[in-house]
Amino acid sequence: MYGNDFAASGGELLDQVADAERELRAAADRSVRGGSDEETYFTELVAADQKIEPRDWMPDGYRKTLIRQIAQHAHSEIIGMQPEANWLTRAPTLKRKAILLAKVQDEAGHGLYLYAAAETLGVSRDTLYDLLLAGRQKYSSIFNYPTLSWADVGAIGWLVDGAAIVNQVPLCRCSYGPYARAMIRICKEESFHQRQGYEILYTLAHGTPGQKEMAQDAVDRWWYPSLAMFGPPDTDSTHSAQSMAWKIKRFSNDDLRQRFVDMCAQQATVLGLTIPDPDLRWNPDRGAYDYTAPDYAELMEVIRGNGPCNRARMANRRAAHEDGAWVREAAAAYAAKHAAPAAPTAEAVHA
Ligand code: BYC
Repeated sequence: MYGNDFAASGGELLDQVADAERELRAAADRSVRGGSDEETYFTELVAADQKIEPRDWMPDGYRKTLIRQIAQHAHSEIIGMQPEANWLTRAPTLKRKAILLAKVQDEAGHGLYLYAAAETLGVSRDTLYDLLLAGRQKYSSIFNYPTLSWADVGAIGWLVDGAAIVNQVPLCRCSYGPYARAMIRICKEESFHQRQGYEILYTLAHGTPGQKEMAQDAVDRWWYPSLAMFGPPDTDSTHSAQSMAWKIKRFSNDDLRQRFVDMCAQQATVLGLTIPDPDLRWNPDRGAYDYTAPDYAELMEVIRGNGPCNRARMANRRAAHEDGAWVREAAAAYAAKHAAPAAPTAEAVHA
């Protein structure tokens, strides 16, 4: 769900959003423009491929860009639990169910690493949740497509996690230390996720004709949305140039998309499945595969909140958030109890 595709429910949510936006502005203000020494030091650190750490001076724009991207990434991880969780109760065997359960739990963990990385920039997790729930921050377009068969779990692992790895391995070298370090752990787990998807598809593709058909149908539906995950083409990407100059992003959207196509073209032949692009072919002059670009108008529609599952995903997220209120309250009460000075013991009182 993006943009304003639902009405905020009552004044309370609007108040929370106003608070959240104030906190974001305050976080940006905290990076008061440094003297030239600080700015030079920042530029030199980035140029030398060193890491910027939370207490270092950083430009406002750098902080804001990181908060935007890391928050969006964290939201994608937790919303991304939904399409696959949909198949937990229908996994074909106990073993498949256990593996999928572990994978979906990993996504929750990735969200937590990323929210923690965003918090180092001076914005709280509560604020970020509020902004997501109010539709003021985005999550990845890919999670607004439905999972119609068990093979979709395989296609998500192979294609969506595959795209995530191609996009995220370079982020391990991001100039901001806490984000780069979170990405190292995440990429290790994504690699297992991709293999489990590939193995599901391989098994189906080498099973009965009906199973192979199901696997091909899933790949047909997930291919172009996976290509679109890399974002708009470079010519339309508003943030790439600055993010690459700051070494937050290390490659452009189109460069990563090409890398993904080249990787999948070869893996598809081993799977025995066809990538649904009649124009996919090796171009010896470019040393890369030519391919048909995804429908970027569709990507923009999904980003605006009009994909097949945007509303359902956000309704589930809001319900989960409300259902979990008692856990957050209990955790806060527990933390407050332990932060309070210990009550005097009976011996201390009578001494
Ligand atoms: N969906 O200037 P651009 C996962 C927005 S998690 C929605 O190129 P940027 C996984 C973009 O935000 C997958 N919005 O932006 C999890 C910007 O709008 P704003 C998520 C998109 O930031 C669980 C506008 O379009 N991965 O894989 O330089 C289970 C212009 O774009 C999308 C990450 O978040 C999109 N696909 O580049 C399994 C990785 N694309 O913010 C798997 C980290 C673009 O100005 N993020 N937009 O309103 C990134 O690498 C970059 O943020 C992106 C976009 C490449 C996604």
